[in-house]
Amino acid sequence: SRKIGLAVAQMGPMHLADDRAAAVARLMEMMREAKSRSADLVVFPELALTTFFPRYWMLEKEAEDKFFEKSMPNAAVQPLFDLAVELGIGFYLGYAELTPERRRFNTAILVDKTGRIVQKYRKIHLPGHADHKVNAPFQHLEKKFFDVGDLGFTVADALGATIGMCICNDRRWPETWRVLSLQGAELGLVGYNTPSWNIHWNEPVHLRMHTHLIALQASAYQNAMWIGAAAKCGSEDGFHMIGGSVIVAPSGEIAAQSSSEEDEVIFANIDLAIGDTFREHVFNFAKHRRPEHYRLIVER
Ligand code: CDT
Repeated sequence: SRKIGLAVAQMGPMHLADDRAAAVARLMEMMREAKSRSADLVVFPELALTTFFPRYWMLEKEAEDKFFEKSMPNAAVQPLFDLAVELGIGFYLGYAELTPERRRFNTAILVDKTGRIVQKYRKIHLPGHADHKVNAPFQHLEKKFFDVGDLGFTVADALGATIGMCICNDRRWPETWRVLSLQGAELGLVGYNTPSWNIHWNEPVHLRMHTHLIALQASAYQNAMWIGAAAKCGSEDGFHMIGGSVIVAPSGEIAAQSSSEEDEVIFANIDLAIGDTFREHVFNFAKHRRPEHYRLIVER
């Protein structure tokens, strides 16, 4: 067996009035709990430092000033990096990134036990719209506030595993996980903010949890990998988002699941060797894949 301790730290709501210091204090408390349960790595949500601001119509400049990080780590987030080094624990953290060239990305970083950023991912599948939907109960302005990620889907050898990252809507796309697993990913990490109501069509609320879980469970199985998925959830200033943070095994089974819509740490001592078995047999890519018949996937 090849075990690592994986914690997923779900966050309850971050309201508009909550500042970075409040977010970092909550993340630090959950990092301590993760370590007390012998975690090597803790997964935090997408846009973990702020409210899910793409729900609000505003100018890009206003969003940049209020919600984007101009450097990472910065003074507000440094205590989280310091604690990770002190405890000897790695973490995944999602935040809004403003580059020196004034490009805006929905970003996640992987930080190792020495506090070094070992991998950066910029969200590729941006859902929602760029225009102001005046009749909608809230907006989903990721296409206005973020550029499409320019770093591709990559993996890093860190914390005892080959790790790939993605962000929220990416998890619904089979290509995301396949591109990671083709590079040998044994563990995939994802943070998300998923509104409970769909503003584009009248989707029954229960389907939001169903499609979230079915995507993660099928993707873990079909790609012989573990997945750790962290929600920011509950009602942010009246706008509800689903919980359902999970750790999924390469069998597609759920090894741990959150039971609240608050800050909550879930944990599993995951055995990477379980993935090896699936990769050697049913999903032995070298033996059984037929990419010559998959051309349409990249041609259209
Ligand atoms: N944050 C994020 O990507 N949320 C999307 C909502 C889709 S509805 C526009 C998700 O896939 O969960």
